[in-house]
Amino acid sequence: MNKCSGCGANLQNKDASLEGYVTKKEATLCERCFRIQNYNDYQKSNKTNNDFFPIMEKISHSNDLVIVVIDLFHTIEFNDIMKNLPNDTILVLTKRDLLPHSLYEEKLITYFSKQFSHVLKTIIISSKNNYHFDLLYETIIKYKKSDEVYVVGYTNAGKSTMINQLIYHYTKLNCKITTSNLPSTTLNFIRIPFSNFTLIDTPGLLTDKSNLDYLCKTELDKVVVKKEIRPRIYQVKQETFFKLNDFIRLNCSCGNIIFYFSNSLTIERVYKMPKDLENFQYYQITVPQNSDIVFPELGFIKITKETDVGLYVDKNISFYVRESYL
Ligand SMILES: Nc1nc2c(ncn2[C@@H]2O[C@H](COP(=O)(O)OP(=O)(O)O)[C@@H](O)[C@H]2O)c(=O)[nH]1
Ligand SMILES: [Mg+2]
Repeated sequence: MNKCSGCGANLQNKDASLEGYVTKKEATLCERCFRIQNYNDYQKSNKTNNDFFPIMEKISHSNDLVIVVIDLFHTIEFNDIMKNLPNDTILVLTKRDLLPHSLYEEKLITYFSKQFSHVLKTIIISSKNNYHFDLLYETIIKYKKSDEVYVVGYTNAGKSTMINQLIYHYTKLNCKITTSNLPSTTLNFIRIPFSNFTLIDTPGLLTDKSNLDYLCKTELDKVVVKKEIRPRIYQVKQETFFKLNDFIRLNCSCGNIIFYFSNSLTIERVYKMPKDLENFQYYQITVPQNSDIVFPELGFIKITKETDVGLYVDKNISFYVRESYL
């Protein structure tokens, strides 16, 4: 049976409510991909991680090279299966264009490399700016173990966009995998033949719950990072409250506080306790020096010196603290 060239689903013309639906038998792109690619009109898929784990199982039993793609800005805690893959791995850190131009890349490479096993090489790329693609392509050829190279990662990490860039620059193929900023766009394995190997795109791992699920469309537009972040730095010498839109309040009394969030998100600094705290969950935390308080998919707050922080967070928003990688 033919597969959709955009998402990998088996094509069928029987049931419009199921994946892979086409109206004409000879079509190579399913209706859903056609709508995403042409009208940015996304239909939710019913994929769950029950579909993801057998895929990882199959890959881990092969001897093939794996490319693990991580969104440098997505900033989630990494899944154990992905961290402990037995396969030789190239770690690709993507969306470089979203982080400040001036940052020290070696530090990022060291930070991420040590979290995954069997990493042969870590490469920072930007699919948007075509950054480091020659290096990536040469590295795949150098380390491939067989004809098959798998691309894995979280959904929305940028796997399909990276593969489209590789197709564009290193093949004569005239096809494009469907990409979108919403989860589960790629539904099945998609095999792309290059001259020396076959690259296999896979559906991504879904996060249990996303901080973006709770935001309305206007808030989403402000929060989603679309271009290079301008870090916002504050020196704090007395009790201060920071108000980030409607979902985070931060209270601290000293130190340097650096916010890495979308430039369109408003950050307000006040010296009196805000009056709107009753709907927030309160956490008192001691943040070690050089740490980030991470709000997955929204952004992070870097704290340079150990300090006590009061956090008031919308009850739907999750966060964690990590060693800073910047
Ligand atoms: N700024 C930026 N956005 C990217 C980059 N790569 C992917 N994206 C965006 O990230 C979203 C998810 O990409 P996609 O390739 O569908 O992710 P996948 O689920 O891992 O296949 C899309 O909106 C892409 O346009 C990049 O290098 N820079
Ligand atoms: Mg994809």
